[in-house]
Parts: sequence; structure tokens; C-alpha cells
Amino acid sequence: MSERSVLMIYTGGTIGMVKGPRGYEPAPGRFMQMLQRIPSFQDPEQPPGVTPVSRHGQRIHYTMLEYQPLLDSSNMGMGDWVRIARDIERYYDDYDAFLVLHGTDTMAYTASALSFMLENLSKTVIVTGSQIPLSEVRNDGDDNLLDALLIAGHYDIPEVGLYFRSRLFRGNRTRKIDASGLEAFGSDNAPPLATVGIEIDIAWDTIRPPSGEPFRITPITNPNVATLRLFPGITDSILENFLRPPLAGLVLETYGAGNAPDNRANFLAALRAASERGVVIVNTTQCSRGEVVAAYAAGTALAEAGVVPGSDMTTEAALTKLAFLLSQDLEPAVVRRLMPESLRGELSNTTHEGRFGFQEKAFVNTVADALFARTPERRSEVEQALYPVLLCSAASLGDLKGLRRMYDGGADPTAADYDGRTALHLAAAEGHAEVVSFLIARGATVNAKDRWGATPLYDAVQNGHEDAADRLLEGGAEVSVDPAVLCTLASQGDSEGVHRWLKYGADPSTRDYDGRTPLHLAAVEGHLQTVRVLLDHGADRSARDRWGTTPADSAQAGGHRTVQTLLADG
Ligand code: ASN
Repeated sequence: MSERSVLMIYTGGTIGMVKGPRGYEPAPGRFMQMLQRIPSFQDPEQPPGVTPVSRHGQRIHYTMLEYQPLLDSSNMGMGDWVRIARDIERYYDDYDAFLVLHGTDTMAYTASALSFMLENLSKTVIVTGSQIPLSEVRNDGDDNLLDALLIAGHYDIPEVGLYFRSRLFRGNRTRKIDASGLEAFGSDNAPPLATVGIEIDIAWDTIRPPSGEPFRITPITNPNVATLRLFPGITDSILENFLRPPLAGLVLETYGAGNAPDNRANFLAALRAASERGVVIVNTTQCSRGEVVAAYAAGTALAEAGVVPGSDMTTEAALTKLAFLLSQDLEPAVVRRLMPESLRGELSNTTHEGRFGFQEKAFVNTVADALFARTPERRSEVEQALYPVLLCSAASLGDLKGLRRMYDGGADPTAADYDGRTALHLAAAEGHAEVVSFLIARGATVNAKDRWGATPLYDAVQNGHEDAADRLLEGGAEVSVDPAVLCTLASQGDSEGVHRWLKYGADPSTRDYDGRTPLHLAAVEGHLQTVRVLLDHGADRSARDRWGTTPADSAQAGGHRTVQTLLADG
């Protein structure tokens, strides 16, 4: 049996409310008592806050941190987001995972905000709540909370998730989509991170890898952001007023794939003027699914007015991301550049998106789970053992995306497998020139030697990949040719191989242990073309081996008259 600890930060929301004279209201100090009475949350043999052992052999210890006052989430603001982030920071080392119990009304905002503020997260953080209070006989709080607690108590999902009604979503992809139904949250542009049925099914390949950097928080402190949902007939003066100081960032919810009127000069002029003043304006769609694309003139006009595309971000994510970036000391131009880039998996289709897919991580995690390597240290050992193999396999397949993902996820660019083969060896041997350049740029060891002494350049040249070889030379690869290589190729009559090696700096007059040069070996076997190539590259036709034999003598001994004549001619 193993144990994990979870901190439950109880901020308020319907989940813990009880019926009062004015309707449902928070009930301070009651939540933990309610949980204690539910057998799945409390093992009767254990002190308060300890679950029974799960069927995976795990016992979860949970502690409740109850906020004062407990809030209906409609009453929450940026300060409350920061308070939660700071509490997670304060207790980060003391718990394995964190649950945030929260009202549903603004839960998607809080989850998005937390996803940005919690940087380099390596532990599971799940925000959850319910539509019907736990105090009611029929409620959805019981399941939501227990499932979220079990996920937090078993899995390392280094993201801010939002759990509701059998699904764990990436928090910054969610929206509250139903005011009455129990399936209150949706994530139309990103699949769930986990689905709970008979089994808990974690979609490991969608989960972002931990960065490996130390955890820290960057609080959201700039409140001067807003959202504006366009509607047909919005007047120029309303827009102008909206854009006035102190506004620093605006999420403009446009029509369809990112369109706004392009037949109203003043409307666009107002946006342009605000952009020029430094207001960062982001274009998101009013649709719940799909993304902003540059397909229509009506959208292009916005881009020309300085509005940046928000891809498929939700309004909640775009707004909190804007606030997060504007809370740091960044130039508007930098904020504009970062808005369309994925920072925490909040949007798709960016140049960095690949790094968050991380199928390899999923594989590593599966192996780690199979080995019961639950602690970060043990996981890291598994990672260190597997990465070199995964890197080599990706390199030999020319899988640049996979390599980029692994390096972005912290893999060591100099890692070698048990034969001393590095990703660079494999990319060179297979002639994946692009990959070779990428690996060199990422700090791979250019002259790494495998256990047989072969360097990446050797592999590239030997396998006839001149493009890859050229890139290695540009990257500082040194030519060091085993004399036996040229002699072997010459005696096999591999004129192309010989030519290639000579081109990449091999010495044409190198000698084997009997003092024979490649020319001797090609001559004795009668390889005319190879002999020509060697002569063209200045091979010494008068070289004598340990018995005093010249290449011409060798040709004669082998009965190769044409070769003999060619060698004698000079
Ligand atoms: N008004 C509640 C809240 O957001 C709604 C809920 O939690 N279901 O706090």
C-alpha cells in the first residue's frame, strides 16, 4: 500500500452550501464534517481525512484549507485567484497534489488564471465543484469530489485540470456551458485529459510534460483587461469609450472565424489608435468551437489594425492570459507576440504546440507506472534510462517533431545509448540532414564516438549521406578515418565509397598493417574505377608495401593488365 497527500483548498461554491433563508449559502466549518460521514471519503478506522485503501492500493490523506469567507464564485476576483496560487505555492512541498473546491460560475476563469500563474508545475492541481450541494440527498458534488480526489491521489498530471461529471479537462480550455444541467463544463477545442468510467482513463499523450524547472508563481496583478463581445450595430463611440485608459488589454470576441466589420473606417481606426497607444487587443471567436483564422478580408482588417489572433482560446483563457502577461514587465509588442503562442496548452496550432503532445512522455509514464515508480526521483531514473533509446529511435526515423518535444521536455541532447550511439549518430547514418542540423543546434556532441569508435560524420559518409555529412562539417565535425575503412572499400572496389571518403578528407595514401595502400588493394583485385579515383586524388603510385611491392606489381600479380598499364603510365 502506498499513500499520497492532497491539500483541498475550499474556496466556496455550491458544493459546500446548505439551504438558508435566502437560498443556498456557504456554511463555514461544515464541509469536513460532511465528508467524514461519507464512507468513500473516510476510513472509520483512521483519523479524519484518510480515505479507505483504493483498489490500486493507495490511501489518500487529505487536509482541508477552508477560506474565510467562503465565496459564491460570482463574488471572486483576481485577488482570489492569486490567493489560491499563493496557497499552492506555500504548501507545494508538503503535498503530492492539490484540489481547489470552487463555485462553478467563474470556475473556468480561475482554472485558466491558475494555469498561467503556476509556472513549471510538476504536481496535479484540480479545480472542481458541483451544481447541487453535497448537503442534498441527490447531488453531483459527491462524485465530482471523490473522482477528483482519486485522480489527484493517484496520478501525477502536472497541469491545472478542471474535473466535472466524469471528465478531467485542461482548465484553460474549459467553459461553463450549462447553467442547469450537471454536465456543466465543456472543452470544445481540446479533448479531456482523463475520463472516468469503470476505469480511470488518463489520456497521457495529451498531458503536458513537466518542464523540469523549479516551480514558482507569477501573480496576476494587472486588472485593466476586459472582454468585448461584438454585436451587429455596435457604435464607434461605444468602442472608443471601451478602449479608453486604463484599459491595457482587450479580448475582442468576434464573429465566426475572427471577423469584424471591415466597411467602417472609424471602427477600425479606433482599434488601430488603441493598439498604437499600447493596448493589446486579442481576437477570439464567439463560437464555442473552432478558431480564428486569416481567411476573410473582414478578419484581415482587424489584423491590420494591430489586433492579434487568439487561435482557439476561450475568452476565459485569453482574458486571464492577457492579465497574466500584462502583470509582468513586458512591452506590448512582447505580449502581442506571446498571445498567439501556447504557454500552457491553452491554444492549438502554434509553432510550439508539438512540444505539448509528448507521446514519449506518455510512454515513459506508462513504464514508470508499471515499475511503480511514483516518486519524482524514480520517474526521473526511468526517464534517464529510456530517453536515449527514444531519442535514437526518433532520430533514426527522422522524427523532428518527436525530438523537439523530448528536448523541450528536458531530454539531454548528449545522451547516448548502451552502445554509445547518440541521436546524432542515428540521424547521420540515416541521412536526415534536417535532424542533424537540429541536433547540432540543440547542443549534441558533434564528435561523439560510439563503442566502436565511430563518429556521426563516419556514419554519414559511410552510408553515403553527403548532405548530412556537410552539415556535420559545418557544425565542427572532425574527419578521423580509420585507415582500414579506405583499404576495405578499395579492396571491395567501392569506388563511390572511396570517392566519398577522399572528398571528406581521408588520406589516399593511408596504409594497412602490411604497409599496403588503398591503391595496392584496389590494384590487386583489379578495380579499375577505384584505382582511377585514387589516382585522381593524388594516391602515391610508387608506394611500396612491406615486401617492396608497388601497386603496379600488385596489379600484375593479380593478372589485371589494364590496371597495371594505368598504374605504370604515370
Ligand atoms: N453560484 C455558484 C458558484 O459559482 C454556482 C455553483 O457553484 N454551482 O459559487
